[in-house]
Amino acid sequence: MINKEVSDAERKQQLDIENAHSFKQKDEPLVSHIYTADPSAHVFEDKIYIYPSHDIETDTQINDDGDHFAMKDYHVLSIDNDTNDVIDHGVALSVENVKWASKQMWAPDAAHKNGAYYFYFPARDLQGIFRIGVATSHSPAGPFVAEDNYIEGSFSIDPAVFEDDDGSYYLYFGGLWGGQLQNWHEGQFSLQDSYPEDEQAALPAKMAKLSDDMLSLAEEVQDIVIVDEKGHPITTADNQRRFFEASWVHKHSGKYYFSYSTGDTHNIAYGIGDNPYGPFVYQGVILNPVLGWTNHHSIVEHQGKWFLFYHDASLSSGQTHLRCVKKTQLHHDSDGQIITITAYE
Ligand code: FUB
Repeated sequence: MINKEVSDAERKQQLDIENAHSFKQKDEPLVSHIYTADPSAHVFEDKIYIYPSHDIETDTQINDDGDHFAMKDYHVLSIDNDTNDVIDHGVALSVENVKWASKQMWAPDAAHKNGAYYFYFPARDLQGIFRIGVATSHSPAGPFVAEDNYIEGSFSIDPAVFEDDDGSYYLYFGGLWGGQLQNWHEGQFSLQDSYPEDEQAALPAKMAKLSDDMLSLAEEVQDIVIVDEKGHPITTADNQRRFFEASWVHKHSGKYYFSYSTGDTHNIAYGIGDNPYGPFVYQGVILNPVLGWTNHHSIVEHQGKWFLFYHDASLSSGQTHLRCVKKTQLHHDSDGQIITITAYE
């Protein structure tokens, strides 16, 4: 794991806390009675539902493995179409009700199929290895009942489910550093970090088609390749553009958009491809860095408008593990390019 005397996350938090007052927010937190992060938004039953992480205070020292993200449960939020009021539906799933999980309920997502709702979530298993689990409910608001074991063949963090027009569902996942993607070599977990050389293709996000019952992977896990305009893979050294965590896929005008966080350079970036597997050609930045170390988002269309859901640390004046989810409108231009968003005036 990354080992530095003062972690990158700690250094950024010090700066953020000093400068928090000068960030003039364009968007208000959707809720302020709890800390929330990593918003995955979907339209279910004609309403926007948001599946966020539930951030909590902790005594754990900030480090670059993200141990200070010590979340224990999930709440589901929804937005009333008429009033725009945000409803907190309460606890949807707790770590104590997940047999295989020990701690750190990180960024989740959800999907709907045939009247059932599926909630996908990462957590450390009993050995401390991040895995991805699934839980089910008959309501988009939960509560969700977790399967006894994590999804076989799953690893790392940040699950995101994309439903294609033909009724296929795909699970995207992966995250560096604390997300342990660099600890998986040829299907095995190792405590040894390993990254491709600087000039080689960067560590990729992962994906696989979901099985018909939505509870398992229907195929071998595949790599998501992001290439530049010449078709060359984005390299390890290119940390302004390479994948770090927070996968999301949406479809616009028949094209597939793979968006993600660049992690230590704090952008939400994206590429466009012709199918759910990629490759995705790098296009640019969707969301510039926000207050806080992490940047994590989702993109959803509702009533003819596109929205970006994201988080920052404004509600806690810059504490990187105490975040709040926000919503803003997103625009594709006439060429399908996403117009870059800045969260502050
Ligand atoms: O919320 C914990 C972790 O922080 C998420 O899994 C990452 O995407 C980052 O937002």
